[in-house]
Amino acid sequence: MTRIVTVAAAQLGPIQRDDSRESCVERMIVLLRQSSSTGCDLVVFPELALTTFFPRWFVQDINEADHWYETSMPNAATQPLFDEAKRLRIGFSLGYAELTPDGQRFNTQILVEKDGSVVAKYRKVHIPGHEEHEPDRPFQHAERYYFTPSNEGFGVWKAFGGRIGMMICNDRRWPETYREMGLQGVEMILCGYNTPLHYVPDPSQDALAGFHNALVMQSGAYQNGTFVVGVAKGGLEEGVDSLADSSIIGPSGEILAKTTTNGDEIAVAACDLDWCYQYKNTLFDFDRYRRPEVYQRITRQRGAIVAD
Ligand code: ING
Repeated sequence: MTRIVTVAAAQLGPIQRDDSRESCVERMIVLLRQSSSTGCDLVVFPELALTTFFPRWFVQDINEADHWYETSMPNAATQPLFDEAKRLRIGFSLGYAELTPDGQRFNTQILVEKDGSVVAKYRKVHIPGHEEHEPDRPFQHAERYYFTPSNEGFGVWKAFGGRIGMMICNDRRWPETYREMGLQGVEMILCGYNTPLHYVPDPSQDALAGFHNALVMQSGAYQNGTFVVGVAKGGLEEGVDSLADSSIIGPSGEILAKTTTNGDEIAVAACDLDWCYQYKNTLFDFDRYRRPEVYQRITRQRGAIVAD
């Protein structure tokens, strides 16, 4: 019996600083309904989908940033999203800033099944940007000030008839992310991202932003025989232009569907999870071909050690 998961990359355009959570939820409900009309089982929303990308500003007292975080999920603002998804019998993945009861701050993503139950929570492992205020930057990217790197690692959960994993934004640039899930038999990795253009004062990097975004997700998909769904919050948000290019990638590494705007838009693909085994059981038969006994540096070292 084929295992088809029809998935939507539900891209959001900009969320401005004064946009309410309720307005974001209304936009996501529109995308849910569009996805449902195309027969989707699962809808993937971006990283930090309930607020503007607030790490672009630095506040001296971090408690002044508390209002950007969710202290429970679902909550009053997001309950309508959970209710509508359950009514439509459609699952979703949602990224948001999490403030735990003991005061920890994570960049978090959840997976919600068709019955409305939260079946998985992932907290971002690779936190990019900087820890302190850097006033010379055109805009801050102070994720390392606002979020704690998770030590929980990468999980893979049985859901939607397959094995589903999650990663967030910068995680997608590190091959270890995909391999950790590949070694758990992942069949579909869900990823939201906020990727500012002009991040470094080097215009050539902007021209490469889309190329690098596709490169890392396509290679991660192919090298681990898994689907990858990358979903942007794109467009001009509080004066900062952000990459769109949301896409659904097959285990071959091919892009199966992609958005064409930088606003609210879905890209949909029917994903036959058994396609993964055309790669997992041949070229990337890990048990047969991998050599962990000679990969010691990968887990023993953080930085490079260059011999003289
Ligand atoms: N954003 C960016 C990302 O990894 C970044 C950080 C921007 C890295 C531009 C490199 C170039 O896409 C997040 N939120 O991780």
